[in-house]
Amino acid sequence: MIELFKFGSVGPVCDPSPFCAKVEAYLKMANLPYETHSGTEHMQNAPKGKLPYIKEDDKLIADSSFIFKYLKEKHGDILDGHLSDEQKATTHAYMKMIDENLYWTIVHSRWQLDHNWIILKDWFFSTLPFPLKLFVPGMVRKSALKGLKSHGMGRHSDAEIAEIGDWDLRALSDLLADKEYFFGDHPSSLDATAYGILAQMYLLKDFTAPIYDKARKYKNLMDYTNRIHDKYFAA
Ligand SMILES: N[C@@H](CCC(=O)N[C@@H](CS)C(=O)NCC(=O)O)C(=O)O
Repeated sequence: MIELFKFGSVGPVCDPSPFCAKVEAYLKMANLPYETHSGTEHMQNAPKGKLPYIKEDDKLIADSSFIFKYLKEKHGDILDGHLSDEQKATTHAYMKMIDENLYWTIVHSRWQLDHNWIILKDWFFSTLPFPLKLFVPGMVRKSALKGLKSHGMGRHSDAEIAEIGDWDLRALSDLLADKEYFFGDHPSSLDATAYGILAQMYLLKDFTAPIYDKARKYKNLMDYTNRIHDKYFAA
């Protein structure tokens, strides 16, 4: 049985991490049986210090991209096997756009903007014992904001970050157009990856930020996210 180590669900979304949600979406779309272990404590055993990671046959695999590679090699390329080389190349480029660029607009909205940080702090740190809860949240936030700066996204203004995210959302919206999934009638690993991040934008309604206002313009992406959610996660 595949075991998935993740943070855990928040509201309707299976995980606040787009990377954990993308792996879970992949497992569901590929119809692979799995069980989950939720909690920040799993970061201690994470091979690369981050979530998600999976365990199968006593083997640990970290990082969503390597998890996809492993699952394809071990269980067959259930989601992408039918794609053309051109579609596979598009998948690679769009997944990198989501994981390496659009993701940072979410990091900014949650960790940088004070009104969202209050919500995030409650999610992650409300069960911390005294006196840890006095200083751990601030330390973790400081480290997240340092990462945001080092990446480069954190050097832009709030309005510019929303514009950068909007370019990615437009590209996703144009590629999807009026199709059921990005490449037609069947989900692919790009759909799992897109759901992982779009669920954060469309289904977690407590957060407000210019990037979420931009996202609401793309009705096809909103409908797509709800469709995938209803089919794979709502039951
Ligand atoms: N490249 C990794 C990224 C995973 C990642 O960044 N996970 C974040 C949560 S969204 C994490 O565990 N952060 C904890 C930390 O950096 O200490 C993947 O694709 O799985």
